Amino acid sequence: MIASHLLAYYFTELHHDKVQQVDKYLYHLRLSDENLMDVSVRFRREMDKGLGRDSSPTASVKMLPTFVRSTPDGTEKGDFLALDLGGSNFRVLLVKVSDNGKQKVEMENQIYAIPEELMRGCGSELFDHIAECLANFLEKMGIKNQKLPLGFTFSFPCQQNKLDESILVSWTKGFKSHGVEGKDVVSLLRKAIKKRGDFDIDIVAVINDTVGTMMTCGYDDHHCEIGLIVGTGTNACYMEEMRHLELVDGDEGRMCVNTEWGAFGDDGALEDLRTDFDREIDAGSLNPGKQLCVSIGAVSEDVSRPDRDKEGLVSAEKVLRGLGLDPSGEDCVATQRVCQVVSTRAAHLCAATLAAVLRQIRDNKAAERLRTTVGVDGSVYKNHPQFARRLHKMVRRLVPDCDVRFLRSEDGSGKGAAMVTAVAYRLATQHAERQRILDALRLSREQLMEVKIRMGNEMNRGLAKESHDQAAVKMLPTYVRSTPDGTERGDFLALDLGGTNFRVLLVRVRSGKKRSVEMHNKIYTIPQEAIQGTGEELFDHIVHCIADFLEYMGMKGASLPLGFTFSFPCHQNRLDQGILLKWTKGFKATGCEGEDVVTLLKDAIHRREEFDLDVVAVVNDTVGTMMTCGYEDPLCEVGLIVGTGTNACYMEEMQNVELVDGDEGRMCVNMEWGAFGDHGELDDFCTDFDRAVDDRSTNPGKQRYEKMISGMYLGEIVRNVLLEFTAKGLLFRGKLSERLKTRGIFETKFLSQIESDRLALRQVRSILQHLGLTSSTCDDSILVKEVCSVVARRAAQLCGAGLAAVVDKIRQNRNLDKLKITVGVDGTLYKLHPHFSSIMHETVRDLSPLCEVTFLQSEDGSGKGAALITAVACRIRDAGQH
Ligand code: 0WK
Ligand code: 0WK
Ligand code: BGC
Repeated sequence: MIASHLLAYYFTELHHDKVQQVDKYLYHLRLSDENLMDVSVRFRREMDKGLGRDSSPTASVKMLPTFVRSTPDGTEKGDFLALDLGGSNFRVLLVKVSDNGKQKVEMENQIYAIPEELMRGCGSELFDHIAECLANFLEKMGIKNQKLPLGFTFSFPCQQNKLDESILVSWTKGFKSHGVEGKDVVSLLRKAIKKRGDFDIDIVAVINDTVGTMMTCGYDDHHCEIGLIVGTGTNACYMEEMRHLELVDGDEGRMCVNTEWGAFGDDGALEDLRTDFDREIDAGSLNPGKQLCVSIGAVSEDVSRPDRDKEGLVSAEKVLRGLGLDPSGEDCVATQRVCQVVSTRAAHLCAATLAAVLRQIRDNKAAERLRTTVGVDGSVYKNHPQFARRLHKMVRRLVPDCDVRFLRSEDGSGKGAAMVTAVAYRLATQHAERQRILDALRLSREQLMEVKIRMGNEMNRGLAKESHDQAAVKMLPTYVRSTPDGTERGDFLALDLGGTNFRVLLVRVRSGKKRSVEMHNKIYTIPQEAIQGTGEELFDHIVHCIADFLEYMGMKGASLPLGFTFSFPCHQNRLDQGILLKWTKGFKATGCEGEDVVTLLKDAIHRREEFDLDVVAVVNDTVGTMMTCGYEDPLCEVGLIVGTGTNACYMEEMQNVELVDGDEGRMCVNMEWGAFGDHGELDDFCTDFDRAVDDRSTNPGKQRYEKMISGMYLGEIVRNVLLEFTAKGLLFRGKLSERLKTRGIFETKFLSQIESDRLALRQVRSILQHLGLTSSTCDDSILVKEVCSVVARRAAQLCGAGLAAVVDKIRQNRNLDKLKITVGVDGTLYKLHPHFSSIMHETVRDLSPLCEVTFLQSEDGSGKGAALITAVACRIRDAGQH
């Protein structure tokens, strides 16, 4: 029957009846939207099973991690080989990626046949053949002597533990070579190449064709986060959140998951939708009971051709005659209808599972509307006249809240494999360079022990009369010799200046049975202009706050003993005098250095002529903190501050405090350890980042140890590392934001936030956006987090090494084999950073194992300690007067 009759038949009633008959007969092959939505929900459930650590072993949809975590960022370059095995053609490719500003990819490729007997024969022969084709290709390209990196697209279900290792789970698509399942196909290929010995390559990555397709399309469209193959077989991959991949460690960022959705239904999940036709095909397949979803979705070439309305009928006749049949017009119509029904079901089933993947990504992003791209390849999708259209249409019907772009892959997954290899290469090179830079900020145990020893030496130099003036660590006597004995009582005022907040406190101390300390305090800000203005302005502001506090407490005009926590290095000859040696922590008020701050305070009180105060003691915040904690724990003989600045004090034997007469008992020594390193003691540990922070600080060359540890500087160190990384193209694609160039913009609190809760990455992103780095990637966030943790870890370890020297000195002072001691600690960095304290504790335990150190976090601040010291001084003074 010639085509014209057939076409004429097309418009007759008979044609319509025949279609109806076929439809009625193939009723079970038609799936309603409800069916498809149900399939989609079932598939989503299977996805969760595949992702779960406990459920994945029994899951049919394996959700295999691919270790592909990043997409090309435009800086990849070089020549890469690629193999593309598993589709209808086996290809060997050479992919040249150049990044002379505008990225360009050139490809040469050669298709080789894979003989049937090798697909079903011995595995080693199959890989020998692949190596043979590779050798042939290299020969042809004249590059046999080059050891190029290679990406291997191996389109079968594989278990991967890393990018260049892949264990074949089971063959599909008619492959059955023995001795391969359960083996690492990279090792098999390496072995085959080695066996030849006439060329060598570096296999960097093995990927699934869906992954290659996603990467190939991702090169042109950065929204592409799904790869779909509908060809000989069918499968999809997509970028999943790491926190959902329970089979792989780590919660940060995303990784591409190869769903291997071909096996959907192998556990009976689609039994109610499978027809006898499906069962028959499966029974006759090489892997009965396996890949059931594939056989349901399979649409061969012969089926595609007739599925084209009128000329489809002609094709149907040709196909049927090709099969040796003599079809009637009706037969052709029926055949065409069967093809339409079968391929429609295939497209719709594919849409149902794809819809589940789209919903997963939408929910991962907590997006109301998802905008994404699906990279697609495969002869069915590409060649079937209606498949793509039916798939797109059904996807839009099943997930109307997703804007999905379908991008046909024109270059095959080989380009994607080369991209994965290029990215792996770039990441490896960049990783090595980043680690080389960060290694300068990583301290070994030997180096930390060295810091401890040097701190110990500096302590002795500071204590000794003859070397004190030259010593960097001043070991300043505080005239605090005793700790509270419980008889103290009375009301005391306290000032707490030098940390993040300036506080004025009223402290009520009760003795005896009702021994307790009651506190009222108010926080005041110290304006920048007072911090950097004249000393008079600063102290007038302090007195203004005291007046406000007394009014606030209804104690206007009261005259109480006052303890002044003044957290800066002061030389003291007695408790109520403190000569400021130098400002730190950004303070620069003029006319204070070299002056007695108690006098400056008293002068300001007199200038105000509103109230008078009895300034009994001026103490450092470390001393106040030791006292505050000593009130709870008598073993507390060390005070530590890790906040805006850092410092420590401890109870030293009087015979060692050579600046003060007398050898009896002990006195608290304010170490002012922030200055450790000011005479070069730490130069071999200082990095360019430390030098950059110091150079641009308000006190260059000073407080070097503090500048490697404390809150005022850690953010700046991180910012300088990020600038270096970006300048080297190792971060933010080398794109610097103006804001990141701003000093102090990367606050230290960001370090604590970034290293704090599980959702760190999303938080990192928002912090980076706040810093004007709006196009930062997930990888960038992971790197920023790594930089923060390296900088914070070094700070905690350096602090621990210093403290290890202090507690060991006390132990040696007391000739003890074992010392049990408590350290009172305060400071925002110590309190808020999630890991600082534990790393510091660990370092102290490791470097001073003979000291059993308890760390007691001060909850009441050093103002309480200052009041207690004032109370003790008043008790002694009053006792002296009787
Ligand atoms: C072309 C890709 C290849 C993939 C194939 C699938 O380069 O990796 O396996 O598409 O389509 P098929 O050749 O099976 O129709
Ligand atoms: C709270 C104390 C105060 C000290 C401060 C240090 O009461 O004396 O100066 O801690 O921590 P920062 O506020 O600098 O983080
Ligand atoms: C000061 C110390 C103070 C420390 C903690 C340093 O900058 O020099 O006196 O104890 O900061 O606040």
